[in-house]
Amino acid sequence: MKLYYLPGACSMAAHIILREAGYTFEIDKLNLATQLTAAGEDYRAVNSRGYVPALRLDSGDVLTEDTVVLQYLADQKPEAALAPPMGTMERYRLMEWLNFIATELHKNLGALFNPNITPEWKVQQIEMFSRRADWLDGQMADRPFLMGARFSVADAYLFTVIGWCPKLGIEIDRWPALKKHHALVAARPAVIATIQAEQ
Ligand SMILES: N[C@@H](CCC(=O)N[C@@H](CS)C(=O)NCC(=O)O)C(=O)O
Repeated sequence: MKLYYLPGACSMAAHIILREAGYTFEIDKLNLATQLTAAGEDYRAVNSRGYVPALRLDSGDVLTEDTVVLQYLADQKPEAALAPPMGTMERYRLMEWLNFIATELHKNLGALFNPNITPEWKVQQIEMFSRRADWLDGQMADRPFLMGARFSVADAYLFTVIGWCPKLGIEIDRWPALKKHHALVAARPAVIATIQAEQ
């Protein structure tokens, strides 16, 4: 299995889960500008949309889109208990979280990395993100992880996205439950190893 990644980008969530679940895998860093990977592959032949993550399976199939890659990795290693079984109500709760992170947090923060963003647009993006973070902070006040007592793929994704805040000048102290979650996930051995590998 090979994960195509950019350091600290949303692909880091899949990287964390590869380690949490004990997969044997390689990572290959993308150069966005050239669309070549560190191993010399033409990334356009891997994911013609040109963005990470992409996961090449041992079968040769390539899976893309973070929320799908994360669920695939969890489902292939059910013993790691990183997602509830397919078809259960709990699984739909997990999918709610994944979709919320992707569309309400990731995309609102992601826009702030655009070097052409106007000051007005930037303010609007930060306001929208902050409204969602306010709500999420309230939801997280009574639980260590998104799904309750147990770490899941959604926590790896939330950790990754919230990790962009300091780089974007967004102070996370105002969201104590999110800050606590971030510290809790940061201390996991798989997360420490992921960050070291991506640096
Ligand atoms: N819809 C994709 C979006 C992935 C995405 O936003 N990737 C970013 C990094 S976090 C990226 O590679 N951006 C580079 C680009 O779009 O050119 C997913 O959910 O996986």
